[in-house]
Amino acid sequence: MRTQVAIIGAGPAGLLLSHILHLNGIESVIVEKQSRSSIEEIIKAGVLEQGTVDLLNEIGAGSRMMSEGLRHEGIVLRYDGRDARIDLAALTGGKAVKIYAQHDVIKDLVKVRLETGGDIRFDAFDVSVHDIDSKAPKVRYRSADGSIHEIDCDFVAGCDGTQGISRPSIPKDTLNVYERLYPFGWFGILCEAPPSSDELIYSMSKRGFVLVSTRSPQVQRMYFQCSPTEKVDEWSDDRIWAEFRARLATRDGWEPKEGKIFSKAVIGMRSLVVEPMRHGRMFLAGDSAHVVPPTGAKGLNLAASDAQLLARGLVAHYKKRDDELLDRYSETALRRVWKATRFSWWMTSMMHTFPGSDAFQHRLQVAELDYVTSSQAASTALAENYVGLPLE
Ligand code: RFL
Ligand code: PHB
Repeated sequence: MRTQVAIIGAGPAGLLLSHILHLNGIESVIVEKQSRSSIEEIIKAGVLEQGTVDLLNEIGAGSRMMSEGLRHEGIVLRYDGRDARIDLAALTGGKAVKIYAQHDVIKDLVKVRLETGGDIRFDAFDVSVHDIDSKAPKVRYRSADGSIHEIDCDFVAGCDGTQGISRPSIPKDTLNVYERLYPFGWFGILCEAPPSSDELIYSMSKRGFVLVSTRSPQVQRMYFQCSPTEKVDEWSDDRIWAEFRARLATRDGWEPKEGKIFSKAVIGMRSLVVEPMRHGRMFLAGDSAHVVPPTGAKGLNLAASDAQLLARGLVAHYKKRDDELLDRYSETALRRVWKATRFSWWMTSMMHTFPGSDAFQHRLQVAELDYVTSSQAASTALAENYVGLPLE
């Protein structure tokens, strides 16, 4: 079969790209290795930047997000036993973030894509790309019944995340890889409890970082900094709650609202950027090209901005026979990616306790948080990065 753009991966990047292209009259086929139900269940991100919220609304995929998502106009930074609020809306001219789970974004995008005639090949195995250096690239895969399929296309979009095949299909000597591993991970839980706070709490203590997030009035999402090799089985619910209480303690006796924990998982933390985000007729978008630690809540939002920028380039190619935007895609996307990489690294460094850290280092982190939360200039810098920088 033939299509204009073959997209590998039905994550936020691939689904958004496919739908934006469709709205501009450009055909695409998505090839996804997992089943529809699997991709609609994976628990990941929770914070949507203002620009991502606006994009989902513009493309007609935002109605459930608008009714069920929670608008947050501020975040709390907790350190030294006290809270300081960053007023996102006041510092950014009214911008805010939306708390809405990534798997709900996926459900909404799959639904809208299928309702508008989208072609998503779920359960596609052994996906491979061919002839990306030529004008006639191909994507091949095997379906569940064992038959082999080949898609001829003009362009390939590699939107298959960190474990995908797109990035490894690019010759190694043409890619620059920048990577930083952090010496800790996040232990994430979901629990049945009312919210402990009206806004997200990013907490720094000598025992390590904690994030108090939420999913709904009934379900809460919380994380604590742990060893990257931490064993989930060694953490009973009681031990987890004791750790949260110890790390979140304030001078006025704040305690989290506890409840039944129904999901526990350890997430590794790293920063990764590959350059350029293109090889021949294959473009990388989202986690296939870059990974950020979750502290800045940027991964899904970067996937959305890549999809927008790549779609712009493809639309100009097909509608105006103008390849300038497409040729500049990697450079334009990477400028934004590096700013988000810097912000995520900075938030991570300021909020976490590094192995071997001493009292001097801790006092420096407290001083930095004091400065960030008391200076209008520094709070504004944090707020404008958190709600999302402009697309270009
Ligand atoms: P995804 O979501 O990984 O989707 C890739 C898709 O490609 C498929 N795939 C393949 N398909 C065909 N053939 C192959 N060989 C394939 N290999 C893979 C996969 O099955 C999948 O469906 O990449 P995408 O679209 O680039 O999106 C990236 C985001 O998912 C990611 O950056 C965020 O989840 C990161 N993240 C957060 N981002 C935010 O913006 N805000 C947050 O609050 C936030 N919190 C988080 C996060 C990530 C987390 N984890 C689990 C890493 C919190 C957590 C805990
Ligand atoms: C989440 O709710 O999963 C979440 C929120 C903020 C982050 C990371 C993850 O920075």
